[in-house]
Amino acid sequence: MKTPICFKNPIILLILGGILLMLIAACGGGEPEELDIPIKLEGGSLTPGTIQVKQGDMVTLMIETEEAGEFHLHGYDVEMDVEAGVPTDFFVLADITGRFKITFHAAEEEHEGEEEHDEGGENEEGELEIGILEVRPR
Ligand SMILES: [Cu+2]
Repeated sequence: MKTPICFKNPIILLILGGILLMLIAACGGGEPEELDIPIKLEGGSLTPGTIQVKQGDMVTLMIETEEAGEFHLHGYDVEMDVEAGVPTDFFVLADITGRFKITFHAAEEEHEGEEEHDEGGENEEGELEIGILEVRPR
């Protein structure tokens, strides 16, 4: 009786070896890419919730939101103002690897009679974690 697949067959070994090489090539980095990634803020969270890119990628987050405010990418510490219903491009050169919080700071409401408090200090209050940017080593 013959076995249906014979691993001693040199042709099958060649094919398997070829597949393995292609997998290694596919996983092993390559050149940095220009990526346009549409993201949407809805109901307090982003879709997709985790944005995955590789180190060196030139990433344009094409933001769509129902609410005006500010997107804040922690770690890179860059911010982008967004308006409700107006698509906004947020460019990030993904040169730092890791997982970074993306938060949303709602537009400040104006309170009558209150003075503006424009201190440069950290304001961790009122920010909402909406998603993650994951930058993997190339
Ligand atoms: Cu923030």
